[in-house]
Amino acid sequence: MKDKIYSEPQSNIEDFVFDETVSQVFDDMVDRSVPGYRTLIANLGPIAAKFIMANTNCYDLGCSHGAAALSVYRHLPHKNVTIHAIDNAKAMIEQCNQLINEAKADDVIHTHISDIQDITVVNASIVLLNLTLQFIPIDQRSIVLESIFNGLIRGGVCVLTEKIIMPDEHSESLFQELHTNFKSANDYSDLEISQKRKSLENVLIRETLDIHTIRLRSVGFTTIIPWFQCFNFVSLLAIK
Ligand code: GEK
Repeated sequence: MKDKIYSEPQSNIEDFVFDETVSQVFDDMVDRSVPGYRTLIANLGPIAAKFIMANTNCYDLGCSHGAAALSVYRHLPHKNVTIHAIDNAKAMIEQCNQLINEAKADDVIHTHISDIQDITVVNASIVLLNLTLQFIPIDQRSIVLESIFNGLIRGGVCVLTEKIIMPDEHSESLFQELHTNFKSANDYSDLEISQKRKSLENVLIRETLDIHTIRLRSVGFTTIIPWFQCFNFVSLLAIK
C-alpha cells in the first residue's frame, strides 16, 4: 500500500508513532524514504552469514516487518540458530508474523512484542539494530548497547544502522538537501516531506557518527567498521 499519511495538510502534526496506519504502508514508506534501504537489507544476510555461529542466537531489534531477520534467514548456512525478531509495535509484529509464515521460517524466527530496553540478549553471534537506536532516548542508548555487548559471544557482531546528523552546518545542509531530493524523486510532495519531518522531530533523534563510534567503544567494542553510507544514513559493524 502506498504511503499517503502526510499527503493532506494537518492542522496539528502529532509525534510519529508506529501504529496500524504506519504498519500498513511501512514497506513503501521505508523504501521511498531511506536511501539505500534495499542495499542495506540485501547485505545484512551475507554479513550475518560471516558471523553466525551454530547454537547461538541472532537478534533483530526493532524488526518492523522482519526484512532484516528474513534476509539473515535466507543466508543461513545451517538452521542451528534462533533469530529473535523484536518490536514494541503490535501492528508491526502482526505483519512480521505473516511474512515469516509465508517464508516458512517460523521454526527459526521467533517474534516478540517488547521494548528493546526490556530484553536480555544472550548467547548472540549477531545483533541487528537497523534504524532502531535512533528512536531510543539518548540517555538510554549506552545501556542498550552495553546489554548487547554483554550478550554477544566473542567475535560476535552488532550491526548499527542510523540516520546521523553531520558535524558541520555545510555538510548537514548538503545531505538534508540530497535526502529531500531523494524523497521528491520518490514521489513525496513538499507537504508530505515537511509534515513527516515535523512529526519525527522529537521522535527520531540523530547523533553524529563520532558520537555513535565513541559510544560503541565505551561499551567495549574494539573493532568498528563503517560498511555502508548513503547521504546521512550510515551502517557500522561493531565486533566484540
Ligand atoms: C528494518 N529494522 O526494516 N523497542 C522496540 N522496538 C522499537 C522501539 C523500542 N523501544 N522503538 C522503536 N521501535 C527495520 C526498520 S524502523 C525504522 C526499523 C524507521 C521500532 C518501531 O516500532 C519500528 O518498527 C522500528 O523500531 C523502526 O530493517 O521506521 O525509520
